[in-house]
Parts: sequence; structure tokens; C-alpha cells
Amino acid sequence: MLKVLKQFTITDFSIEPLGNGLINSTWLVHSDHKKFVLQKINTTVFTTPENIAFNIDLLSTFLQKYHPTYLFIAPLKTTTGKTMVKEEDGYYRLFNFVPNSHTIDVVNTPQQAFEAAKQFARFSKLLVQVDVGILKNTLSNFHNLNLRLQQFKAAIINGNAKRIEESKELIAYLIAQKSIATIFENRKSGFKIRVTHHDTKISNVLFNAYENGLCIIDLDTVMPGYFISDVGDMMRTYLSPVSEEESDFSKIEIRLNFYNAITEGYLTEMGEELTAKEKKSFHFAGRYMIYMQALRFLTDYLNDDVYYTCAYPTHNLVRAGNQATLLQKFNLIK
Ligand code: GN1
Ligand code: MG
Repeated sequence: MLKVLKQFTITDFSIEPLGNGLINSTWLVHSDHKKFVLQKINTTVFTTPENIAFNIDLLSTFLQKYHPTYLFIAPLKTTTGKTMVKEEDGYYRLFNFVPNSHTIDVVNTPQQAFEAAKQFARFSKLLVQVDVGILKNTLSNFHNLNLRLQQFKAAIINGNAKRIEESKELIAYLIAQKSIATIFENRKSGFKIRVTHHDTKISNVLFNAYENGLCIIDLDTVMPGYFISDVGDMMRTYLSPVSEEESDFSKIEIRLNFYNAITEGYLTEMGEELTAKEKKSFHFAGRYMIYMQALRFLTDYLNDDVYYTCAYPTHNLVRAGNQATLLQKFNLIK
């Protein structure tokens, strides 16, 4: 880290871990009354980090030109003008810490859900003029549900036999929900491809002291995609008073006023951009993303936790059960 920070002319600093991302590693750096965020990209997951840098540079240039007041958190440049530093153990980036900002881990008020939805929608809206075809895929097939289903089916056959046996009921439930993938195939011709964030959980929004949304962060999966990825992941992560980490599933609930807040916040910015078919697919967006996350967690459990960071042996199983319960409850509201 010393070597990395030196390239940004930071030599005197203290450092502490930051956030709870499951993929990249993040630190808060204090130096001379200024704070920075240092991040190491997980290159097992993001195998082409230069694609991330390409997209962010392109969008940053576009926003500076057409929307100069928009708060876009682009990585800082090294003394030689690079936004990414390659070291033996991976790629690093440094960001300014946004003053007077904070993140939250659970959505406590409909206002927070509204603000977050508005922030993500605003981002897509300001970028509608960008030719999405020029952007790179930073993670190919990231939200491809058919592929996630195939990977799940492979894990049920080739995965850890003991874990497969232990997850029997959950596997059966998720297989029984597979028509969600077919519904998507039937609807997708009515969905437009736009600049999409793809990770709209609440901890990726910066708030000010008055709980107003300031900006969005974690831009590694910004790439062409469908609005259902962003709206769906908000449904997945803002509706329940407990997160995907909760092991007491009786605490999982769908808060309808939060559902309305997401819809209203998103439409405030994207209302004129969405097609009629897209506007009818808000509920479907939630089903799509909750289902996909349940599949991804259980697939990883069956494959012996090769992807998500785990703190205890059944962590991915608990997360998958949590998301399956959320899906069950979410299916009931329409
Ligand atoms: C991962 O690392 P983090 O927390 O930003 C994952 C998301 C999942 C999320 C579940 C690149 O995001 O897709 O929804 O965990 N990101 C990647 O918490 O796989
Ligand atoms: Mg992320």
C-alpha cells in the first residue's frame, strides 16, 4: 500500500478497512486532514479491470462535458496520469472521500429508499445519450439469469455431495421457480439497453446529514444492461428490514411503503425514459433479481464457497435461504 499511495504522492498516512463488500477490498486512508478511499480490485472476479477503467473514463468525460455539476466519483490519477495502479498482488485505485457523507447498511425509512432510487435513476437518465455500444462489459453475463440457472444446475450435479443433500428443499424450491427465466426471455424485447449500475444496494449510495442522496459509488459493474437489474436489486435490498445476512428468516418482510418509494424515486428521473412495457415490469424486476441472487448464493455454497467471502461454513446457505424466503414473500404481494 505504501508503494501504491506513493504514486499519488501520499507518504504519511494511516489506514483502516472500510465497508462490507463481498468482492473487492476497501480501505479508508487518512492523510494530512484529508481522507481517501483505497480499493483493490478482485481480479479473480474482474478479469479485465482495464474495461472498468475504460467505462469510467468514458462516462466521466461525458458527464464533465454535459453535466459538469454532477458528482461523479472517478478514481484519482497517479503522478503519471494513471487511474489504476498495477502491483504484484492486483490492481489498486484511489478516490477522494466525499466530505460530510456517510453510507447506510439497511434502509430504515421510505425517504432513504426514494432518495437512493432517484440517485440510481438519475445516473441512467443523465447517460441516455451515451452510445451504450461503445461501453465494455466489465463482467460478461453478470445478470444473465439463464446462465445463472445453468450454473446452478451444474452445481446440483457436480457440487459438494454433502451440501447438495443438506440443501435439498431449497434446491427444489429454486428449481420450481425457474419460469422467472422464461418470463424474462418473453419480455426482454420490450426492454431497452441503457447504462446500468448493476449493484444498487443501499451501501452504494452516499447520503448527507439530512438523509438526502449525494451520489452513487461502486461503479465497477457500470455497463450496458436492463433497468430491471437496478430496480430489481433495490427491491431485493431495500424492502426487508433485515439484510441478506439475516439468519432468522421470520424477520424478513416486504414493506409496501418502501416498494412505493422505490417506484416513485426511480420514476422521478426515469419516468419519461422507460417504455410502457418496462413500467409494467417493476414487480417482475424484483422477482428476477431476488431469484438470481438466491441461485448465486446457493450455487456458491454447493461449489464450496469459491466466489463470495464467507465468515462461517454455512454462510452462503443462510444467504440463499434468506433470499428464497424473500422471494416467497415478494411473490405474494402481486
Ligand atoms: C457482490 O461485492 P459487493 O458486495 O459489491 C456482487 C453482487 C451481489 C452482492 C450481494 C461483482 O457485491 O452482484 O449482489 O455481492 N458483486 C459481484 O451482496 O459479484
Ligand atoms: Mg459491488
